Amino acid sequence: MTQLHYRTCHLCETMCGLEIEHDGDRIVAIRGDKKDVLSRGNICPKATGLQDIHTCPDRLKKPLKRVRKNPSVKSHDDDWVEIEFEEALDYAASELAAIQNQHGMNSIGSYWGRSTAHNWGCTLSVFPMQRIMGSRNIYTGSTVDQMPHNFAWHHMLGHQFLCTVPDINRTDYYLMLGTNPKISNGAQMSTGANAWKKLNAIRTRGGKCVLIDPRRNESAKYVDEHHFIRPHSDAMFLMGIIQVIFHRGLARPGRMAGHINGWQKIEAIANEFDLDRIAEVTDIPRADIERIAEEFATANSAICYGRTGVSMVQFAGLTQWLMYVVNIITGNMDEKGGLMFPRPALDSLDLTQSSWGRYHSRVSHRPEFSGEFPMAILAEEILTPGEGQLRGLMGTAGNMVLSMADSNQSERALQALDFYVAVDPYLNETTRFADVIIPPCGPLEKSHYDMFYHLYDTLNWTKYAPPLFITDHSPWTDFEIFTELAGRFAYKRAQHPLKKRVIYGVHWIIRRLLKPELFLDLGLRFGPYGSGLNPFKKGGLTLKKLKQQPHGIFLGDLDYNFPEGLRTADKKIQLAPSAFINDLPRLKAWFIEGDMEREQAASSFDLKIISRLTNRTLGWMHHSQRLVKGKNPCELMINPRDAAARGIQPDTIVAVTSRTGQVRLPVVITEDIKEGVVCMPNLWGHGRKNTRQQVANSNPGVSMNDLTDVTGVDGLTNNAIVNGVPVRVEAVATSALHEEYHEDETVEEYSV
Ligand SMILES: Nc1nc2c(c(=O)[nH]1)N[C@H]1C(S)=C(S)[C@@H](COP(=O)(O)OP(=O)(O)OC[C@H]3O[C@@H](n4cnc5c(=O)[nH]c(N)nc54)[C@H](O)[C@@H]3O)O[C@H]1N2
Ligand SMILES: Nc1nc2c(c(=O)[nH]1)N[C@H]1C(S)=C(S)[C@@H](COP(=O)(O)OP(=O)(O)OC[C@H]3O[C@@H](n4cnc5c(=O)[nH]c(N)nc54)[C@H](O)[C@@H]3O)O[C@H]1N2
Ligand code: SF4
Ligand SMILES: [Mo]
Repeated sequence: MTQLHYRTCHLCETMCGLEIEHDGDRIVAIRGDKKDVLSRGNICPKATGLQDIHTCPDRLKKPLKRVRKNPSVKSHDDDWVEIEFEEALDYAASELAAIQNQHGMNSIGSYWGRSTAHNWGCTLSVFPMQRIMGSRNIYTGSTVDQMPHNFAWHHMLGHQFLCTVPDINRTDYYLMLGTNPKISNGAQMSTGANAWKKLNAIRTRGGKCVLIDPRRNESAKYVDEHHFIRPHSDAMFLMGIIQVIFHRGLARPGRMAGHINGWQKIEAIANEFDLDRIAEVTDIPRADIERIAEEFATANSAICYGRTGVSMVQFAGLTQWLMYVVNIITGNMDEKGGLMFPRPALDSLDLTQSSWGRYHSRVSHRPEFSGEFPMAILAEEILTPGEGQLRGLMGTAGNMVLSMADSNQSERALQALDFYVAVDPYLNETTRFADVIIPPCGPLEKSHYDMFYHLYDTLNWTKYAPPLFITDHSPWTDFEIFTELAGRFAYKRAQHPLKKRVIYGVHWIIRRLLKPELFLDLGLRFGPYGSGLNPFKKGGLTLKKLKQQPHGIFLGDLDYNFPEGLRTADKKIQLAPSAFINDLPRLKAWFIEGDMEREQAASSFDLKIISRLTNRTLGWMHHSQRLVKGKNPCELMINPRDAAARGIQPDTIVAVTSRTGQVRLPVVITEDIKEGVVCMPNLWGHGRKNTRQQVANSNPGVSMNDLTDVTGVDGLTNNAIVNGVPVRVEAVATSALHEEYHEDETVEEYSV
């Protein structure tokens, strides 16, 4: 007899409800949960890959320790031996403590990749672990992703996680920049794998969708208009939109009137830019900019929203700022059908910090943002000798060799570390540099609550899932690993015997009493829908109630939050913070004073490469056979005119060369990519030595980040630039075998 288990898919922020049919510990099927309050049965193919992860023979069940062939240097010929958890934790804690004792607080550090936020054991551990390690060397995948958004929210709204969520369910006009919701299923907006249906719904109810992107991506067929834009130039496009809105007298603050600072400044700034020059540098005709601005400002409700295509580029900070300015000056901030703010059952905002520039990095003096430094400087902090040099690293839930700019630089840095402990279920491109790998249990062997992603809810809801499988031989959860690592590290760091005893005692209590579930229960009780500890007050949310509702609990549509919810000191929206104003000369120098043309003329790299996601896969899910089977999607999209100018035929293998590296891959010649731009998938390239990942190795593809460059960061936010990187493309061979890769239309197939 099979049984059904319900949980939320933890693979991306879309948070779809899953129905898992199983027979004991054998999974029979993974389907969309039709009763899930958010996704109503929609899922994407990636979720079905979870069964492969559950049974994956390469997923580590016990820690691996490196046995060096040569004691003074790490090599890919080194052996790995399995050790027990207790030994691995002691080893990691002792080595990190020893480095810090000898070389000072900042000589150790931590790196947290994307799976941190998808896993509440990790999410709950991040801040305590960082505190206990006491180092300024804190790095997360956010600075190769979304940091410019956080930066804008911090400066304009007062907190880095006061996340603006598009109220896509009610909007009349949806202007999208650099996003591909058909494939990503919506980023920084949790819709439940049906973002493309929501685009259709906008148009069915008489609204309009517009996409601005250097590629006519898979979402283009769900919009009314697509405009090619020159990479990195979105800030200029937005400046044009703002200028037209003011010129035509269409600016109005709506509900936020009286709660905005800096209104006049913005109008004056936008006027400094010539609209014809804006049209020239963006490659979007002036008439289109004027029309879009007018349509946007006169729609009943409208959203200007952008994602990775406008956060991993040059001028990303300015672009995010101007995007929010467009919404604010048209009365669409904290307005129905505009940008809104969810009210999560467990309000995590106060558990996180928000700050900028309290201190600077050692080597290149980059400012901290909310307690972390940008990933772009991690390698230099490891490779540059001197006091405070980073020598010991605790890395978790990220595969930086493939996901951070300049894979080779990341590899050199990881290799140079004195000690590196990875908390990760795989021996992959990054963890192969570890001295010890401590694997957490599989995703279905732990409970799940979306501690972080409810900040992106498009409706208010909540849901908890218990573990599906627990066996005696299940590895530890991430939470257990970090609780042990933190306790043992603090104990070993302490010098005084009394302090050691206190730490021992506290750790003893924490490991027995503090479970994520206890934290959740308290968070729900004291959250906006709870009734505290009052046993007589009925109806408040508790964990017990959540457990009785395996499909989740609907908590209402998005509602107004401002001005009370603003976190700025004066409870006003800051429309023109000085951080952005001070960055404007850089934008002007590039686009107005001719730096762009001068650099292009001097460069031997005449094309710009941008990234794309693949539908059926997601970075670390390349371990799933059912997701990666078939032809590898690593192909280079190139415009027919660019191909012809280089003698590139449809069956050509090309070499793509940048300042940092080269990859070779087949081409797809297509009008779907703007002239001057080429595009390839990211997070592939599993052909590197000494990893233990048969499935990924058998269909390796090539790594886009072999081409990207850590010297390329947005000058304001220091976010890595992995879109619009200068490259050269040459034909190197023809491949008779090459057939084009076609993205499966599996989203529909898997959606109800
Ligand atoms: N299938 C799948 N889904 C995923 C993921 C995955 O790996 N696979 N990852 C998840 C994660 S972590 C994230 S962050 C989201 C990302 O979600 P999205 O941001 O929606 O998806 P991307 O494909 O990264 O979209 C970026 C778009 O920006 C465009 N672009 C590049 N440069 C520029 C530019 O200069 N200007 C403009 N206007 N556009 C530009 C690209 O052509 C691309 O279409 O997806 C999530 N969903
Ligand atoms: N060129 C280019 N580079 C990009 C992007 C791009 O568009 N172009 N996109 C960027 C974006 S948006 C993102 S989000 C990043 C993603 O990049 P990463 O954050 O590196 O994500 P993944 O490559 O998916 O690696 C996830 C890691 O988490 C581990 N893991 C999986 N589950 C668990 C778990 O439960 N616990 C622990 N401890 N570990 C686990 C996996 O084994 C793997 O090592 O890449 C960024 N890099
Ligand atoms: S869109 Fe796919 S990967 Fe993301 S939560 Fe839904 S089913 Fe999981
Ligand atoms: Mo991401």
